Amino acid sequence: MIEELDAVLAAAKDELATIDDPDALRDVEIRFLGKKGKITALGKGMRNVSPADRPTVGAKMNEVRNAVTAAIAERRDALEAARIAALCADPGFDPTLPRPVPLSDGRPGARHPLTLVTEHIEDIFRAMGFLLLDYPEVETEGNNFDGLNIPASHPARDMQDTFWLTDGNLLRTHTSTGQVRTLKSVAPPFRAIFPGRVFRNESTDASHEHTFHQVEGLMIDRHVSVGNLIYSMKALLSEIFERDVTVRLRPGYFPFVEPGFELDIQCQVCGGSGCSVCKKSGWVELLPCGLVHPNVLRYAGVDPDQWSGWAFGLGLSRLVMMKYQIEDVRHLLGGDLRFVRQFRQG
Ligand code: FA5
Repeated sequence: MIEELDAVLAAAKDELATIDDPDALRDVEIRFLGKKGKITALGKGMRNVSPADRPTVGAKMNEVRNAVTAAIAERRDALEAARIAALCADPGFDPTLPRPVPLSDGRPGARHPLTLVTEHIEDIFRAMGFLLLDYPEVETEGNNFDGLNIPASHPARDMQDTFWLTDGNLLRTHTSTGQVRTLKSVAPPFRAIFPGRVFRNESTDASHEHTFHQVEGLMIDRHVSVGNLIYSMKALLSEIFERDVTVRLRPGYFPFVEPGFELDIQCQVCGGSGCSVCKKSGWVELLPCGLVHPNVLRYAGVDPDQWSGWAFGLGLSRLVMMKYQIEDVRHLLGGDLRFVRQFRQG
């Protein structure tokens, strides 16, 4: 029995020396210390040991069990230390960030559905070689309007009611401001997306917020086609919804694209039968897009005879509503934790 116990200890130490993941460690723990483990099985053999030898064998049994328990704990500490060292070596790790603050009711939080869908979109476009860019919410009139072929006298300025600031700047009314900024700063060819928050001085209802989110996409190259644009938009929606969704394409007017399109999605809240989100029409405006107008390229110093491009301005807040069948856009920024917690994953 003593030799058997020594052999079990040696076998446990041999196995532990090669273990490098917590699941394998747990497996060793079960095989040696579990209810049907090797040490427990030897313990059951104690009844066959003579009464005279029992104190010695019993002491050895405890010694071996303690040694195996300690060796497993030591290995677990080493694996945890290695895991933390790897996390610290990650270039994205920032030890100066504050700890997450527990919520006042002590219950766990959840990631906001806007964050979940934004990250999904970012992953899709990053995989296709798009740059991910971030631009200011306070903008100049030039980047929000003039650079997009909307001069001061243009009636299209009234299409989006603007929050003007006292210094003459404004809160951007759309992420298309990023088109002007990117065209001015990145040499073509390039492809980029810029998600962000936008603001409109308008009254709210089930599908309109004064503050909402868009994702702008811009691709500039030598020969960019409408076919490629429409294909990319449909592929994006299939990826997001993880199934085919019914869409319709119709002409749309935006001064900064020519031709311009409106891509509508069949309302996912009512299934197309009509509700307050789609204003009883069965369709929701989601993804306006088009070929970049030559005046937009010219304004930014890009030669329209050399370069062409497509752009889209995805209504991210509405996309989130469609994906999760949310019946009022105002839930998104309403600040009610009960709403956000419904999106808790795992
Ligand atoms: C624009 O903002 C253009 N900049 C889009 C664009 C970009 C066109 C590039 C062509 C090329 P529009 O005002 O339609 O267009 O808004 C775009 C999308 O944002 C809409 O389809 C809709 O899904 C969403 N949206 C518009 N207004 C609101 C609102 N008040 N609340 C929530 N979502 C809105």
